[in-house]
Amino acid sequence: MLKPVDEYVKGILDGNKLMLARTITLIESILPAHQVHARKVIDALLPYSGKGTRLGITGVPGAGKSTFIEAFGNMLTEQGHKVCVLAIDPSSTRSGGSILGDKTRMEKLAVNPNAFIRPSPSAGTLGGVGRKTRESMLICEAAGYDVTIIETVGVGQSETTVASMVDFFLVLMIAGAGDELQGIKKGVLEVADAIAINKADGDNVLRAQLAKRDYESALHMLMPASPNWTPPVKTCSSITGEGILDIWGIICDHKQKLTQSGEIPYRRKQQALDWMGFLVDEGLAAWFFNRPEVQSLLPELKIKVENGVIAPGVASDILLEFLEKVK
Ligand SMILES: Nc1nc2c(ncn2[C@@H]2O[C@H](COP(=O)(O)OP(=O)(O)OP(=O)(O)O)[C@@H](O)[C@H]2O)c(=O)[nH]1
Ligand SMILES: [Mg+2]
Repeated sequence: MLKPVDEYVKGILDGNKLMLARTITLIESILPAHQVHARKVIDALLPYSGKGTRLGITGVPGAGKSTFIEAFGNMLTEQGHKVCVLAIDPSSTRSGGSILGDKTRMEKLAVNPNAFIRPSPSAGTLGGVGRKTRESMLICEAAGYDVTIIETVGVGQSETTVASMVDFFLVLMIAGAGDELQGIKKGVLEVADAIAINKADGDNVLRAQLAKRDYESALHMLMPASPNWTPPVKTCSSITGEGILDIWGIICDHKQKLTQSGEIPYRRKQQALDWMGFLVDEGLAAWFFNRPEVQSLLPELKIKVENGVIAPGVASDILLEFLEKVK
């Protein structure tokens, strides 16, 4: 049952977690009526959002993202911050994935009154999952959460999606045996604002320090995205807590420098515009593929393209021809 828009808005502005959770459920719903309602709530809350720090965290499975967020999030709430954790997980087949894992790995944070954790929406297209996460972030900010952490597992495209909605992108790495840089995509390093080598504890300290040097030289070869920021590499341990406070220090330093230079406000404006473009593309595609003319032509054309009977470009021309008739 839908409640009036005002009720959601008031609940969120009051910092009511239940209302926040309900609104996110509305945002995640695929029912058109829910989506229309969610849009109205988001629209009303937009002026109250945007004040916080938006942080993206990625890392391969097992890098320690959940453990890190548990340590980091609880440290921030002790400093008086309100922290929300959202996740983007585009894969449906992940074993031991965030939903079950996070409940146990984020034990304290999950019951922390100043934290709000929302596991990933069910897998869908990355665009879809990204949209829900972005909208959820806005309403969490309106609810008074001044640090938003968006977690994603470092596989493929999801880190670019997260990087496109945050102010700071932290890449969590672990020291492996030997070739540190193997299997790490250059694209991830390109969007990193800092790299943290996690699990720098016990026997692993030396290896973590060596890995730090390797990443430092790898980053050296890249052109920094901002003239005012050179992404640092830091070792840390989510278990002992060593280095965790320094990482927050790095994020604050980045925020201060890039707010002063105008880059963070510019980045956010650009993100909002890109987002509008994305929504228009998505809306156009949905409208187009729902047209009866397109639906009746599409199955046969697909088979022909698959079998090499006609070229993809010819097939798309045939489909797009009907746009002429709409004019
Ligand atoms: N020694 C040590 N172990 C750690 C540290 N951080 C995480 N771990 C361990 O590494 C394992 C994986 O940690 P998670 O936090 O679940 O890793 P994750 O990146 O969230 O993994 P997925 O959710 O599967 O992507 C767990 O057994 C943790 O206890 C650390 O700083 N030091
Ligand atoms: Mg995890």
